[in-house]
Amino acid sequence: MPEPLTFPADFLWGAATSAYQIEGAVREDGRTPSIWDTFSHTPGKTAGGDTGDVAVEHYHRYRDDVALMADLGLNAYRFSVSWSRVQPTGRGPAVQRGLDFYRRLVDELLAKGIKPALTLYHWDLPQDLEDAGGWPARETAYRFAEYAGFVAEALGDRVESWITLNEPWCSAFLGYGSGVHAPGRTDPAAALQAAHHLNLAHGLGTQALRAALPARARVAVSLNSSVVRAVSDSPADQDARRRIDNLANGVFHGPMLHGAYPADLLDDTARITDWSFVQDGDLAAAHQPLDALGLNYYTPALVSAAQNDPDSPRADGHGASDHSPWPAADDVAFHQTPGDRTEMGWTIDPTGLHDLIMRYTREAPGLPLYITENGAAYDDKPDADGRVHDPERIAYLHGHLAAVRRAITDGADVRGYYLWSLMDNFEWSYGYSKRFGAVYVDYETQARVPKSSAHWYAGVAAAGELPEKSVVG
Ligand code: IFM
Repeated sequence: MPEPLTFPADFLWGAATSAYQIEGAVREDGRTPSIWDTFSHTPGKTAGGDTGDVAVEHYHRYRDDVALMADLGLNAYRFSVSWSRVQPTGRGPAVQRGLDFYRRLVDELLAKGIKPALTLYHWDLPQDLEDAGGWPARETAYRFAEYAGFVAEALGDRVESWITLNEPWCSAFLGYGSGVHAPGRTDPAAALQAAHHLNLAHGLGTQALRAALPARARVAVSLNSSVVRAVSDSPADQDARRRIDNLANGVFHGPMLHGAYPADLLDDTARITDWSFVQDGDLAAAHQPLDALGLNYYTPALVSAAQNDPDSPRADGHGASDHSPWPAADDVAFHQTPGDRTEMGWTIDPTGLHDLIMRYTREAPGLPLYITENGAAYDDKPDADGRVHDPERIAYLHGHLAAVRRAITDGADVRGYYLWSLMDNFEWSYGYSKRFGAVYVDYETQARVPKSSAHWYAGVAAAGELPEKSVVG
């Protein structure tokens, strides 16, 4: 019989969430609108017109939610801070009432032995900063660094693990390219400019964190680095793969990890922008020493050199839009990868997670890796007894944790795994129609019901090892 898959003794078993997706209380304690408040209140932008106004009321229920995490035996929790709660217009002094909420949350976590991992920016730019130009405006990077400093000064005595940005690809290319995310702009040149200013914000923000945090603090970034595969080995398909890889990965890894944009990315996008917004010193600023790298993984991408079929839905998995999130790549087609899919339509392929981890083990040698998001949406419903059975999610998690374990065997330094998500929540333009939680939320009553996957994950965390597949589900 094969041995169970054992993880390192100090491995972090966590879950992740983000502010706008769970907090609600959007008008309380001085918070002002973020771009997601504006976007979700714009007719036609989210499924069913759903907004984060109430979400899962975590702002008021955080104690119960932390107790739930403790019951599940989690030893880590990744959350994000709402910028417009802490510095309402993105300018001026920090608001203590906003910071106090996160102090209380962190204290509650620490009291239960759960390590907090704090993400500064998970897509909810203060609307006033968008009105002043948003991420395509250079000033936003400086605003972010100031905000980072405020949060570090307030929470640096109790939070050790800091993440500057979550998935800047989505902020830049879904927010300003395809427009399926806030602020909903559809300008490919602005998307590239936004990407650059996010790189700069990451670097300036890291400097601001270092200046305010004690030496023991660890600073990282969470990237949704893509695993991009081509349908064939033909030079044309391989070139399509190379281009999308640069637009998905190189555009952020280049500056953040190596201090330069890939030269071929600049060439490939030259007809859209001359990149003159990159100023002297920006790339050195973006290239800060990091203590860890966060990888978010859901599904791989499959591309070829061909036109996307204008009559079929886009197969890149990033929502319906007439505008591509991939600047200067209209001659690259995205294909559905074979295999079972989650409720998002994303193919389940744990080999992609293994490939991704091994890539960053090579590309960023010596940098500890954390899987800062991984999980699946399914159409979960309570049964007659009020229990929620989600064997598909258990199988998904099992497959992906086995891939992490295999990567560790292959030499990768993976230190933790944060399941996305702790509980069902606002899934951006999909509203509440997609459930990613290990904990079911009844949106009418706000009751939380751990799904069978939550109990399964609790067992894995407690044992520090993955059971045999035969005993799963
Ligand atoms: O819900 C999102 C999260 O906010 C960022 N990463 C992907 C998740 C699932 O789409």
